[in-house]
Amino acid sequence: TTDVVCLGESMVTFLPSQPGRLADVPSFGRGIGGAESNVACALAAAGHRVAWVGRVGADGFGDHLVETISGYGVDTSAVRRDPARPTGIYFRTAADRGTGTHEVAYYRAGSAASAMSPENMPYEHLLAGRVLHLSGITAALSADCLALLRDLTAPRAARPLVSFDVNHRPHLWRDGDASVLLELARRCDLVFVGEDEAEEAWGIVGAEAVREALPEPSVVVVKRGSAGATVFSSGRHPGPHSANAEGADTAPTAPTAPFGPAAPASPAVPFGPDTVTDVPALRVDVVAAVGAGDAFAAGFLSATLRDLPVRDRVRHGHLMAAAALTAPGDLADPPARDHADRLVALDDAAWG
Ligand code: KDG
Repeated sequence: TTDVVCLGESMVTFLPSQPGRLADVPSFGRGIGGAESNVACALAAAGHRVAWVGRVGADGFGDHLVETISGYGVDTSAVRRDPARPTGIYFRTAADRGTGTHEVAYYRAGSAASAMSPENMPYEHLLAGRVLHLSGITAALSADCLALLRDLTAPRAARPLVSFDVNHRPHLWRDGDASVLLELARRCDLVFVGEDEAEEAWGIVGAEAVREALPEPSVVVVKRGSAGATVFSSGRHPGPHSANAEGADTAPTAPTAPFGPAAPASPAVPFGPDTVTDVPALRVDVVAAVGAGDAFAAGFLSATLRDLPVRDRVRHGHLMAAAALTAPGDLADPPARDHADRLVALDDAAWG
């Protein structure tokens, strides 16, 4: 059984050879990016069975993505190739020392991935894992991509645990209304959102207010940067579902409008009163923040798959995020599992 299936657009990334404005950087080094495949690669590196599903062009950049992501041990057999549309790419600058911000230039409009839709994506693969991991980036790519996310987050007779990282990317929402990300998040079982992005995308201020706006998901993880993360969990934290291959509702369902509430994760999950768990983060000197959220999600999901206590799920998230924060690319090698377990088990003073 596949543990986690990740769906989304991956791109070849061009990282600057030196700091400075995009206008001034003379050359770039090639890397790979894509929030959901970053999660897939980190999970595979942590020893899980993972698939990444997406669409890339029938071009050299598409080959590079598929080969590199496969090289992490991720199953890419369901990735679709589009002969008519290119693979998306993007360039970015190093973070400005003063503001910590970086410039991003996406070349992804009309990409192969932007043509993902409920009609052309392999539901038999998408719904076959214990967890399906999605992100709000996909919702911004095209109307077809949004329809796909609506369909995959719709209630259905049997579905994997649906994990959703809000991943608000302001560049992608210039002409759109990011409130749809709130509607999508409400239909999922496990939601990751930054306190800052909740404010930026939805005008919702503070972790408690985020939970009030997202009462349906079993688990809402509000990331508060260097201050740590707060997990709101309804009753028992749901473990991932067992494979739902039998009896799975694999045909695309008509998008339901208006949005209904998230389907209960599983009948076995008692929905008791909310528990709230605050877990401080590790303090590190940030080299590049890009990819830290993906690493956090991978660490949290990995520990969820292992049914660890909530505090340790967050600590595994923080640990993977710390590895990503201290590496220049979008993707960092996570610590080996037994090493990560030893660090997570350190007493509160070390994590304080
Ligand atoms: O989370 C990191 C991603 O932002 C990066 O890898 C590129 O997927 C990407 C995006 O759309 O910004």
